[in-house]
Amino acid sequence: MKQEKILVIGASGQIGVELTLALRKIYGAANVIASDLREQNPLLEGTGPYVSLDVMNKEMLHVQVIRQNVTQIYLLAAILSATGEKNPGLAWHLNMQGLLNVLDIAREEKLTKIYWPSSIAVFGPTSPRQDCPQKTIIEPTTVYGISKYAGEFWCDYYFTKFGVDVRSLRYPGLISYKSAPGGGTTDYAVEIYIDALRDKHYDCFLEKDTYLPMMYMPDAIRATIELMEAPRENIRTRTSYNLSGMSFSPEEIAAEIKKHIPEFTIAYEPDYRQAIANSWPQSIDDSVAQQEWGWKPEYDLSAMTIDMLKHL
Ligand code: NAD
Ligand code: AKB
Repeated sequence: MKQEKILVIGASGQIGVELTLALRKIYGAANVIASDLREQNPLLEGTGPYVSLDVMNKEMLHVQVIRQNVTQIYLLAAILSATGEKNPGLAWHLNMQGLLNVLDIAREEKLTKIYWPSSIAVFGPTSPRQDCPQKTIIEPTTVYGISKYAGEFWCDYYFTKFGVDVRSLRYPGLISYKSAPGGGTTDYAVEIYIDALRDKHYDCFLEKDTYLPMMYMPDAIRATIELMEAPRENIRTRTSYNLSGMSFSPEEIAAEIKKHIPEFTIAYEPDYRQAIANSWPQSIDDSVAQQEWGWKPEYDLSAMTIDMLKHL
């Protein structure tokens, strides 16, 4: 069997660091090349190869793929929801062109597999708010959500027309302690732990009763690897799979933290991100992922809180 050689693009981000380290454990450090616009990352230093690379430079990307004998790409470089609303043109450009560059190269070089994440941000105010199903009305109102929804159809198109084995998950908001989040609306759920430990207080940019779909990073990494390792014929959804972990509000996560840090206080000062959060579902139905490749989350709010506070 051909040795897989994996290129992770956006490896210095919140997901990239942990996914790169997990892939290195499975495929061997030398077979997983971390790449990012950022020149280096202390969390990845000494763990395997790292190259500075701009996904928008298709020629350079193509050269890297050929030179390093890359067989799979995990594309994580993107601009997330909150930052995207500040610069919609740039968000659209990076999120679309980056994906198209990777899909084109995958087609030309006959790469074995591509991973590209979508988001619960594809859903909009007209989608069901509770247990939002895989297939439903999808009318996103953020540029980030629009770019993810368009991206899903590009993935489906490259699979159907050219046989590119591209796989995707609609991640919920991800919570982690290793690498900081990069400009999303769900970032509050990471900041709250950091501020609770440091200041015993958090000023939350969302209202206390704003429920959102969330997931702890170990579940997200496991889901990604399980999806990528599933037999090709099991992957019948070629846009992107709904993925669910848990759903909670700022008030509920604050109450959970208070069980461990009784003096913790929280204040609510909603800003422009409230409108983004209000446009998304509160919970997600991921039964299609469960049926097609056996997805099952492990962490709930209580288990995640214990683990976050232990590691931060
Ligand atoms: P992040 O912002 O933390 O990381 C993105 C990385 O991409 C950064 O290190 C950045 O330097 C790099 N990058 C930016 N422009 C680049 C370019 N032109 N070329 C190469 N690298 C570039 O993002 P993340 O949270 O790790 O998200 C990764 C992917 O997962 C994104 O597609 C995001 O939309 C998706 N996602 C994330 C979440 C979440 O909660 N973190 C939820 C849903 C979907
Ligand atoms: C964001 O808030 O933008 C991301 C996401 C849910 O895609 N965390």
